[in-house]
Amino acid sequence: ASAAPVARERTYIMIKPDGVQRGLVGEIIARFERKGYKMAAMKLVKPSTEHMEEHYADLKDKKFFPGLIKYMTSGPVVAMVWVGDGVVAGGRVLLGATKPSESAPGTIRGDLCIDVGRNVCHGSDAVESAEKEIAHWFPEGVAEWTSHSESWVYE
Ligand code: RTP
Repeated sequence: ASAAPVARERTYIMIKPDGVQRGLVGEIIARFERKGYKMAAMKLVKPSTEHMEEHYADLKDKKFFPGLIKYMTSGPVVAMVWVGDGVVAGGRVLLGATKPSESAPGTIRGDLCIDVGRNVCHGSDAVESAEKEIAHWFPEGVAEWTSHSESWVYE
């Protein structure tokens, strides 16, 4: 393994206002760190309605959309970029199914929440949407750094 940063897949992970208010930030980050994914960006932000509506633009015709936007703008969220092989799909495995009633024990949602409207976290669902969401939340760009643990995570 060389010391040069390796361009691996990236995903956008967000701890929703309920996750922040319930003090689950460290717990959620710890699960991504322990898995071996590398953090590339993180900030606590209170998003505007317009910003959140754009993030969830694909859902604008759903009947739960107004409630979703109200919930998601009710307090600060933790916006993060995580990096790793297969991290888009792998990150969603760590989060668990969208509906907590269907998410397996051992996953973040399976262990930490009950209601789909308070499901503590978001993860990009495809590489393309991940890059779009990263640009939306981190227009300033993300950190480039070399992790010393890389050769203990990848062959
Ligand atoms: P997310 O974007 O938050 O990771 O969730 P997802 O892709 O797994 O699910 P999606 O269908 O895109 O829904 C986005 C978020 O909307 C809320 N939701 N509420 N009340 C409801 O029936 C309902 N359905 C979805 C959830 O917070 C979900 O994560």
